[in-house]
Amino acid sequence: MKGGAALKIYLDGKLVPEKKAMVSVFDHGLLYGDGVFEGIRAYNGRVFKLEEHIDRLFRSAKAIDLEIPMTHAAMCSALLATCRANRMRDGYIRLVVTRGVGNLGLNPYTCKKPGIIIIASKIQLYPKELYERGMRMVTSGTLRNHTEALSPNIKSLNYLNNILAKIEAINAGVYEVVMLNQQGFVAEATGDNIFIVTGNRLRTPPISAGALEGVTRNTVMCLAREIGMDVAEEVLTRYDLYTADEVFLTGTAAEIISVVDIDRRVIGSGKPGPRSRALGARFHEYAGSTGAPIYARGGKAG
Ligand code: PXG
Repeated sequence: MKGGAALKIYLDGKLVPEKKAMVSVFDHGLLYGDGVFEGIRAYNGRVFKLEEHIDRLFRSAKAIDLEIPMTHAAMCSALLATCRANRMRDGYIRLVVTRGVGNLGLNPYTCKKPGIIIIASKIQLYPKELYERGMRMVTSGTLRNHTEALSPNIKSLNYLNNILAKIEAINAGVYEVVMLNQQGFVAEATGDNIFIVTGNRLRTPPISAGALEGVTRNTVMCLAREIGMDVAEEVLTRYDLYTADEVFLTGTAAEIISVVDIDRRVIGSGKPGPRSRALGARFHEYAGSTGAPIYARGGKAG
């Protein structure tokens, strides 16, 4: 959802009004979900963890044998220029690289030029009240993609696995589901990583369990170590979630959100716990004061 003034969209090297920002029906991004993306946030006139997101974009592209026709540095500059063109200080940036226009048929090598799209807008994944109250989750019947089918580390344009799980969430009257891997271990949520707190220990599933290596995940692990928590990546079961003191999700769009009920088991006190709250506060403090400046000398928008 967007609101306010019409956006200027970066499309293949040009900034165009959103009404004119169109892609071809022959783009394999549309025809086959063939492409990669990143979701990035800006806080207080700075793009949070820009380098990390662009690095991950290039890794995703490499994994699908898609050569991005721009350098890492040029991609960062294009993204910052798009933020400036939209006078962004706080918001959400969607960066998409599609396979490009090609012939019908799966063969990606008929696509000669990848499409590059940068949208600088806003996102609200969950209602505001849920950040105060905490959210409920259920376990989804849809398993996370097998790592050797479509690696969860590739942030690809093919999100049907996650969308099928999201459909289950919405039909069950909740906003998120716990997604398990093929072994039945906890992987992640549909667009967020999952953490549990037990005493002073913070645990999250390893990447090998089928989780995306989230930029927010990595940040939260660092912040938790700084406040003296014992942080570990460990294989987790639903039993571990049900019996934890606290559970929370992390993601660029979600930020940090507490989970207070999973499959009708109340987690801890049934309210967002002290560790999750402390980490959330530290995260916002850190995110608001670091990152790549959009405007020279931290100047104002426009
Ligand atoms: N797992 C999955 C499957 C994701 O797609 C995360 C974890 C969290 O990673 P980051 O790096 O964001 O901490 C994601 C990220 C959206 C949206 O439009 C989804 C994500 C990010 C931004 C927007 O729903 N997913």
